[in-house]
Amino acid sequence: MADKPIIFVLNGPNLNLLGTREPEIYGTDTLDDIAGHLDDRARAAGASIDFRQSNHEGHLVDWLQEAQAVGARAVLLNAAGYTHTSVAILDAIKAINVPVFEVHLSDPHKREAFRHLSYVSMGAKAVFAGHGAKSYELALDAALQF
Ligand code: CA2
Repeated sequence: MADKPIIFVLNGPNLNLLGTREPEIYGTDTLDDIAGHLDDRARAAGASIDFRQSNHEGHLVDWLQEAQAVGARAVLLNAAGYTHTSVAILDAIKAINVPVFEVHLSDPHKREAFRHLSYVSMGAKAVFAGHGAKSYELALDAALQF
């Protein structure tokens, strides 16, 4: 029997505080709530998720490389603020063969101009943004069908 697919779900800086402020932009779900919903959805599809958050850019780079090393099926990546600044994260996405799906709770294109540039988009297979916590579920469905 084939191994169960593993999907890495990587979250960047400040997302550990989700649910504590700006609910009009980010919704009221906490990151734990999102992890729980995704876990249920992945299990129902015969997959599993490895859900992580860090405030440190290098951790996200290490985890992208780890996704490749362990043979993850896909990565869902909400790089948060690093989306708009990090060449290192783009290089890591390009350095691995694992497909990366970019996720955002809000729609950065409907916000300040500095959020309109995404380095992650330059390497990602697709972008799911503007649907709150549901953006992660849409990205998971796409990743499982990829
Ligand atoms: O909409 C998204 O998911 C973002 O990736 C969130 C980032 C922002 O810099 C991106 O432009 C778009 C910000 C994450 C901050 O997360 C918090 C949310 C609520 C409360 C505290 C932190």
